[in-house]
Amino acid sequence: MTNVLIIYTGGTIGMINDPQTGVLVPFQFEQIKDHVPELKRLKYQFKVHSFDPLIDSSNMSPEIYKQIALLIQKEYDHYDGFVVLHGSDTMAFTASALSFMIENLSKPVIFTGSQLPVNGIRTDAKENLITALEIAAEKRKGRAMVPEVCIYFDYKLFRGNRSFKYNSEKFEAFRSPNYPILAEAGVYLKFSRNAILKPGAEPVKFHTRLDSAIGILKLYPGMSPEIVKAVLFSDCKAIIMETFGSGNTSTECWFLELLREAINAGKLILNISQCKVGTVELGRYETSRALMEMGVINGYDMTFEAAVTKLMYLLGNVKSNKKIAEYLATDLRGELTVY
Ligand code: ASN
Repeated sequence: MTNVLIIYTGGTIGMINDPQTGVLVPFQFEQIKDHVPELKRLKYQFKVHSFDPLIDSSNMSPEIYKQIALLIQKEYDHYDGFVVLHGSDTMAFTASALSFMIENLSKPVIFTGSQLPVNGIRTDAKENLITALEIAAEKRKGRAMVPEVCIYFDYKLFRGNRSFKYNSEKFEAFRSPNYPILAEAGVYLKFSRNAILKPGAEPVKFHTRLDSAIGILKLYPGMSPEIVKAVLFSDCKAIIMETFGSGNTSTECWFLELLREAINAGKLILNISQCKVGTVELGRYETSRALMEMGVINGYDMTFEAAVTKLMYLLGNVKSNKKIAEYLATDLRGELTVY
């Protein structure tokens, strides 16, 4: 019989209004179950591991990513798939982190949550939970249909490290504009088999060391040298530079000189775009040619969430900056497309 492990970390899916304060507070999975009687009719078994305390996802941290990864590692051989119930606010970060932390995955790890609590009349929690479980249990020729870390939300299955939360009001909270959806749930569950990663050929490997010494330099016209300096020379090992359009920056001498100084001081600078759709093309315009020449790393079409967690993973596990730079610009888990 197919077995699925539900890892309940918290989030709106399991929250109720505190009658005293009116604020949303978490409740236990047993109470979620009371609101989803359909769970009793599933054709497969599931068990639940609840985090204590339950976490609003704004309080997620690399330490908790590690706890989730260690739990999956411990239970990997006992279950056919995993469903992680998680707040939607930072779900794309955690899903991205897990995708890098688990190498050669051959089982589904499906993140889901909801915009409204499960006890709400118009809640999206039930559908999200039940279909996430269906996907985690789905097999083809005896093997997992989706051996990937994914996010299931509002009838769509996304690759975790390609998605981001784009809407805090709609049930359609996530998008992954640079990669096709992996499945759509309607009358049938339709999988896009060509878009889904192949299962790892080697045995699964878990990497739980993460290093979050990352600076963020989001560019805007008129940014002062003091502010750029403060980010570049802060106590960080790598900087994610969010650039304009297809990876462009100002060509002012002081700006390029500061970037060069930071690189010479051993900082890694990763270029991703502020645009949500499209890719960085270093060298396409004059405004990015100098970046390529000085050794700024091409982040291609990576999401911000994937860039942050990929850096955490690489800084935690790879010693040489040269190797980290090489891996950053390489597709490791389906997170970027090199054109
Ligand atoms: N604040 C909640 C969380 O991310 C939002 C949600 O789950 N919809 O934990």
